[in-house]
Amino acid sequence: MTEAQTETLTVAQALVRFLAAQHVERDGRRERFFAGCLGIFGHGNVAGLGQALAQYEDLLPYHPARNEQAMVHVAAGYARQRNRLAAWACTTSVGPGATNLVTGAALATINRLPVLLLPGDTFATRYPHPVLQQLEVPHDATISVNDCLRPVSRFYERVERPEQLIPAALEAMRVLTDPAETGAVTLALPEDVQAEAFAVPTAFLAPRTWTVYRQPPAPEAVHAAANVVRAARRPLIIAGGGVIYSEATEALRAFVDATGIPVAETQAGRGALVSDHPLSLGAVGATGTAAANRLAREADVVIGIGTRWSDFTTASKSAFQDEGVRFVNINVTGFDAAKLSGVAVVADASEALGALGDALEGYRAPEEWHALAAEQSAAWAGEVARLVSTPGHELPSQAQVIGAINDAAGETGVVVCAAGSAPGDLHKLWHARDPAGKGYHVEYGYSCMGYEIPGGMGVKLAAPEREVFVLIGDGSYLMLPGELVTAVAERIPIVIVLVDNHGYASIGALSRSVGSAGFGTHYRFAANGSLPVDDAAGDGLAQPAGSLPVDLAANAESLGARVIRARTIDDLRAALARVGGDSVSDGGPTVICIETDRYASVPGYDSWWDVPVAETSTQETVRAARAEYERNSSAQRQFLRGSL
Ligand SMILES: Cc1ncc(C[n+]2csc(CCOP(=O)(O)OP(=O)(O)O)c2C)c(N)n1
Ligand SMILES: [Mg+2]
Repeated sequence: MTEAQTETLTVAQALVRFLAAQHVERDGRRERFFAGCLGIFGHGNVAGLGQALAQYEDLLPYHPARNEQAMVHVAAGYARQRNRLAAWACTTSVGPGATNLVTGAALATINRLPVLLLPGDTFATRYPHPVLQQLEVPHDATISVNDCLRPVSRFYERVERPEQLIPAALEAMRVLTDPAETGAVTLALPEDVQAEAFAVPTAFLAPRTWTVYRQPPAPEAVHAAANVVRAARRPLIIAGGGVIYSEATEALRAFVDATGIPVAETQAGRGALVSDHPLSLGAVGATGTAAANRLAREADVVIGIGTRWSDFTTASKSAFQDEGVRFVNINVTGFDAAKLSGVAVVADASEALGALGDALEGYRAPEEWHALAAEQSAAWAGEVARLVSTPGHELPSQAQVIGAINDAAGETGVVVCAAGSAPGDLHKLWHARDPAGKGYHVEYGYSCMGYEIPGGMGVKLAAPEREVFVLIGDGSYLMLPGELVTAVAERIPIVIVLVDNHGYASIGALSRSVGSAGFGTHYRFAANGSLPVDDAAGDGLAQPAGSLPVDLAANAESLGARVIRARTIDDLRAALARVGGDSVSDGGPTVICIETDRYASVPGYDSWWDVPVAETSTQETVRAARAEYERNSSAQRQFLRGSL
């Protein structure tokens, strides 16, 4: 194969030049796809990609991270905030640097967010094998630790010859920019190949635009869906992340105003309809509102838009109890559209909403249903007001903390969260105000402890004009605090509210609900620990029995963050007001630490989550929990009713 014009470059240089030249276009708006490259160097990438990134620093900005998993979280947060129309590349060394990517890659793929992973790999020539950090598999010389990335990547390729870069890079871009296929893409780069030069066709290096077309629905699918909806007496929309990624929030609102169909939301779809809309029911499912779960139980037609129907959304398939309930699934991915035996409308959300809206011309949901939705929605607003103003016993409640952040965030702020008890509380309590649905960012596909800080950094990089509020528990904080240093170094002004309830409160509550009394979810000394409990810090100051002498505020301070210690909700509100302006102007993260009441939790509202309880036990609490489990699981449905 020959190309008229070539340029001699190393594989790494050609890749960096290629990445810098990629663009994405949707609705006539064309933008550069890669914001830059995040990385940590080791022998597996410093000479190849490291050299290329240094040589072309002006083309593709490079930012060093502190932990490979965290840098993928930064990339995922960024891609989500940009509605998947922009991304980061992430480079690592071989071995532990590469395997640290696995969790981040799984998170990106599960949430369908584009990230490009560029782990180094061991020599294609095999000459110096085994190299430092190499896994040796005696029966298969082609395996390296990077193979761990295969199941969590939407496209995977090991570039073993220079020429292979060209088809690999093009395929990577196709997958990254396809809304139906996107997720983590891995190009593993053997360290010798990275540094090898070859004749690169200049056409490969030239600017290239990937058009993200809005897939229209098949007319027959719209017809079938409209027939189902027209017959509905109690229709309900469940809006997922696809509504927001497709920038279809305006189309959703128009559809709702025309049809009078109420809207409940998944975690990724939270905020698809502003909370003030009279037909907004808020969160649905295991962490749903009383309003949404009531209507879900009675709905006879459920229109899922851009949702992958996770167990939290369906309350483990117990949320929908109407005997003949039917589903209409609008989704850009056929895989999701086919779920729950739904009428599959494989299409972009705004295209499908437009077409379905036209096909439903003149249809209105019955008045009683409409009235029930409005009444339930108003009642729920009252419950939220009660919860966010109810303190814990001696300490503030997490609901109060959320109320304070919600007020500080206003219409343009963004809340970022991922794991612990906060996602469920946020799902229920958050008052969504941004019409584009970009004010609520809870990563709940992977619900990964440690996502919060780097994810929030990614959001801020993607939307510097917005205030970003990261809500993080003590457990999540301890799992991955190191990226705070990157936020300091890169002057990323996020506000982190660190809620300390001394352990894994969410899992403690779950443990109690399955009869196991919170076993293993408190931070405390081991029963036979060598440190005396009454003077654990050795400073003469007694510690409350069971709690550890850990000062997370001091920890954050030591990493270079500005730290504010808040004791009361008023302290927190004052701190949030103070950092408001600051955080936009002078750079760097602020951590506001507040201790909350571990047991003052927001209850569930007619919901259930399938977590199997031991079928036999010597513990009475477990036997009682099992009986309750069997009662609840009898409400689970299979939804096997297919098309007529
Ligand atoms: C990486 C990872 N490990 C384990 C879990 C399971 N898990 C979910 S929430 C949680 C506890 C989180 O503790 P914390 O951040 O303090 O929040 P809290 O539950 O106290 O609100 C655990 C262990 C998880 N989601 N992610
Ligand atoms: Mg905690």
